[in-house]
Amino acid sequence: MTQHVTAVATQPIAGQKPGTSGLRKKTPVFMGRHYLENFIQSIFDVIGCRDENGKGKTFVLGGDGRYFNDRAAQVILRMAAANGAGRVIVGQGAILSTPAASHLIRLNKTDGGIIMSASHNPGGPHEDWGVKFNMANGGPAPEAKTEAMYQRTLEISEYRILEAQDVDLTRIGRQDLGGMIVDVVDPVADYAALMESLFDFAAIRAMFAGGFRMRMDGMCAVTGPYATEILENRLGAAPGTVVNKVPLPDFGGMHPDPNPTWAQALMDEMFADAAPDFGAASDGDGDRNMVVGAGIYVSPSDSLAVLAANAHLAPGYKAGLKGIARSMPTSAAADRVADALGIGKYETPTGWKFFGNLLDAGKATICGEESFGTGSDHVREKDGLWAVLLWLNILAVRKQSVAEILAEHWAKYGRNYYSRHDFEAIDAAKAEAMMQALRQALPALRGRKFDGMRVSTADDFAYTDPVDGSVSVKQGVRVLFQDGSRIVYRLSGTGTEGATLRVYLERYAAGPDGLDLDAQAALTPVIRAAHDMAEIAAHTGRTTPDVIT
Ligand code: G16
Repeated sequence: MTQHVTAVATQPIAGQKPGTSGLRKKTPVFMGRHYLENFIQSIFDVIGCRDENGKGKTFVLGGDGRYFNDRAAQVILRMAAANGAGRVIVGQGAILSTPAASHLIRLNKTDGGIIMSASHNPGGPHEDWGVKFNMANGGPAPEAKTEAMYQRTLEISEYRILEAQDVDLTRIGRQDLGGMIVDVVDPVADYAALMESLFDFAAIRAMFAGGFRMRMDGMCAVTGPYATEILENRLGAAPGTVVNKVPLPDFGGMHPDPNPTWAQALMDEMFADAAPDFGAASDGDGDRNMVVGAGIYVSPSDSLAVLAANAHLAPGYKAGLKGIARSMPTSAAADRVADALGIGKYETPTGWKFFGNLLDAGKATICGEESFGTGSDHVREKDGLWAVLLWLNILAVRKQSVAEILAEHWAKYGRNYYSRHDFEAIDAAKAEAMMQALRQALPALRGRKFDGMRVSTADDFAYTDPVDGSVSVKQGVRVLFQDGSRIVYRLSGTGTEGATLRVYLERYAAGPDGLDLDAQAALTPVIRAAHDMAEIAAHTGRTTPDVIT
């Protein structure tokens, strides 16, 4: 078939620098003239759409269903065809959760994939949009690649696009787009089969059959279809277990960020009389999770530690774990489990991309972050439903409540009280100035006392990847106290408005006493110290956080 490819003249557009996870901007910015096209061409220029023999590469394409994804998918397909790609596997309706996309990239041995999502950020004509490239291992492009893409955006002068009508993404099956194959696939089937291979579905099914009650909040984002198929259809959870289950372009006006603030309805239900046994929520693109027991919230850091300590109860992990990795701001609870198991522990910068090498090299099996992300080597993204299913598997085998499991865990390992305080949409220059002042104050902090706690060490976290030796600097200011408490300060790399200051607070209680305090109460001196040390109010004008997780 004759290709009608147009080379469109364009100019660099400022600000197309990927953050923690791809490029995220307000939707109207992405819908601006050439904005999406410039960035996609830059991706293709760096990755290449043909192999060294000139054969067209295969990519996966999908997203979380947010506003503009449908039209962006058509643009990306036409640009892939114009740049010489051979085949693109697309989720029906351009839908793919991020972990499902990662799985399809790996399962089909493709050359990578493009995921259209701004994750937990709200969606809609005036909200957020985002896009990122994942490599052939299924994981987010590493920093060297995203930096190369950014550099390319600074020099781009044209992009290539096919003149063609839209592909019918509602129809499962094969279509041709100017000589490029487009395979529209069921977004759920392969992912559900993967989950069935990892977990003891029979045991979980028996638990549901025995009256176990669960609430899963899809937050009107991408997880709904996956959760409905797996929990209700395959595992026999009661119809209606999954709520807000239809992905909507504006997420029904919800903020699909599974934390106690934004998943308030779920929290209310789980803390009410006659609460279900287990509650969970997922985010916009299905890679995050929050889990809650009846009357008890599980912090993501604790969730990682409990999952790691009990993973061997699930068939997919019965041989044990090779190692556990966590991002630096995540609490050290998982380290205690790694030490007890005698396996490797790794502390990486924030960003799932940093786990990729550890997983590929077989150094880590389970990874997790305080930002409600947990996952394993089954894909190269964090995976919300995977974490929910591993929890269900553990509950089905141990036949205990979430509260009992947590209590036993803390009794054995001690408890890392933990919380993150976010100060959102602050003036970017003021936030930078605060971080700069903190960095300069680092040498003088050692030995100083705050709220009765003496600083033992303070630094700006730098990471050398143990597999490829790459170095990432300025990954967050961390202050450690002699009593084991810790404060970390960093600016979010996923926001689209001003700056978000994240303050991570941690305090260790060895037990046996003092293991069941309210986290905010237990952390009071650490919170005060965090404000004093960084002079948060003086720099930003803020005294109270917008979000507490
Ligand atoms: C992304 C990254 C995570 C990171 C989170 C928060 O998640 O993949 O690794 O922890 O952002 O990053 P930040 O603190 O820089 O805002 P997601 O779910 O947004 O893709």
